[in-house]
Amino acid sequence: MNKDLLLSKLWEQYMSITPSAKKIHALLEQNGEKIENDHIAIRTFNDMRVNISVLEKPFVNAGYVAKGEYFFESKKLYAKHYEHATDANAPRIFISELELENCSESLQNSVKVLLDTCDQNVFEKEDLVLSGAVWNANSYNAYASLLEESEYAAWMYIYGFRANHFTINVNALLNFKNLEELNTYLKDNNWKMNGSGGEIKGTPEQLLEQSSTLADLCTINFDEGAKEIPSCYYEFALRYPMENGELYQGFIAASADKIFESTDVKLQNLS
Ligand code: OOG
Ligand code: NI
Repeated sequence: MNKDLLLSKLWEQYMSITPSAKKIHALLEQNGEKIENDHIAIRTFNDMRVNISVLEKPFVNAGYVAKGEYFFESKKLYAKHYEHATDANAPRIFISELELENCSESLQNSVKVLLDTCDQNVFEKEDLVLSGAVWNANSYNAYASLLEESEYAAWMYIYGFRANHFTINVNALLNFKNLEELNTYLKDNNWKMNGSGGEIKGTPEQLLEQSSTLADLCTINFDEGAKEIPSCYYEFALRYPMENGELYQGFIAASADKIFESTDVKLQNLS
């Protein structure tokens, strides 16, 4: 799959469960904004069948190369980011994975059972990254027990392989001077932002400032009945130039740690 097709399929799939992103995108576009994408994030488990080395394949085949790596000790996550080799305007790709060996035996076993029960051919497919939950995700009980230990694992159980978020490149916007102005505009339009660690994560000195909406709630029809579960969110990133004058290209682990929480139902209840 070429890069443009892959990215547009990820966008379509993301839009379908993230009505807020669709509306924010449309609202900015109506105002004559220039919307570019800073990065797209993907989540997975570090099981050999679906780890970062597997999920990165369609991106590497489309011309992406691995750049930075990031560690999230308390969330038991590891992540890598990718940049396109030749197209400087292509969005970066951020892929994280849950380090199963650091999780409880019970979580490890639940994830293994999920993956074992799948048709194993699905893991070889080029469009795995677009396949959502390739296992049966119909037990609220299973969801709730994952949630007790890892919000990330619980999200993966329901939503699986897909873009977890797209990110508006704030540098490219025409009508907003900084992230604070954009956040104020979004809040004035009644969008709820992720306030974990402050609404703006990162500083000009760190060369990256980020904010995000709280994930939309999506109705999931579990065997036990329908429940609203956070799906995906929209992120906003402003990059600053390095000493050589070029914009910083990487991510900031301390900020990312808080951005992950945009899908946490606990934050929804706070607001
Ligand atoms: C990724 C969170 C981190 C960033 O830009 O730092 C991130 C996720 O929620 O899967 O997107
Ligand atoms: Ni992000």
